[in-house]
Amino acid sequence: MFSCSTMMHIPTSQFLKLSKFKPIPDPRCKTKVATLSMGCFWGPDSLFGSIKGIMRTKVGYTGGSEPDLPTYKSIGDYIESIELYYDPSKITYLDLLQVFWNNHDSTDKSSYRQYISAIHFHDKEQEQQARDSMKKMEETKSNSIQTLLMPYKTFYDAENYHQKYILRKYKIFLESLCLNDDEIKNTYAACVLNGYLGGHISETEKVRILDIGLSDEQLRYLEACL
Ligand code: MHO
Repeated sequence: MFSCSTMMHIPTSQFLKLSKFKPIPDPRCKTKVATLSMGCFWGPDSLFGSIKGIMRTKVGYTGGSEPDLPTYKSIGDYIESIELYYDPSKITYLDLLQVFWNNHDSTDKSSYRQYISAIHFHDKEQEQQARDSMKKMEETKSNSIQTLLMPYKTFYDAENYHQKYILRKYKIFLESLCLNDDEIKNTYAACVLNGYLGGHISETEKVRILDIGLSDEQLRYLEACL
């Protein structure tokens, strides 16, 4: 019987490289982008990665002006944020906002700016939908919502070690995928696996995991891990 700890002793060479690696399931699929801030970006990266219709995720810094090039150690007035590329034929911006409201405390006043709640709208339609959904949320809360609505500004990618933070913890499994840092940041496979390994098992439908083209050993490893 496989368990995570026994698998850890299997040399990586016994894993097969991804055979049918697909950056996104359908290259013709036109994605739209949403940018959200809801505290530390590691969790939302995984949460959204598990959701059907999300094609890619990446974490970074936006919503600030100083310094010119924000980094984790020199974040200035920027906010930890997540950029979501989604297939609008499978999920809507309003659906994404629902996930946003349901998965962080939008009434928290105490946060450092780095961790505040914010929606960075990309166009008039997103702005309207964000305002409407915030109004609706407000009716359900006893404390007032602190979420900032702001026009999208440049998004600066976070350092590689923050991208798919949870997937990166499974070092041996990750090595077996043979993905470089750019692929970990930008591919559908990394996005879905980061969702699954974050414990969002029911949202990450099995078919999406199977669609990636993992080897049998890799699939067994995943099953044993959770
Ligand atoms: N509480 C986390 C925050 C990390 S996050 C990317 C920590 O362990 O530092 O801001």
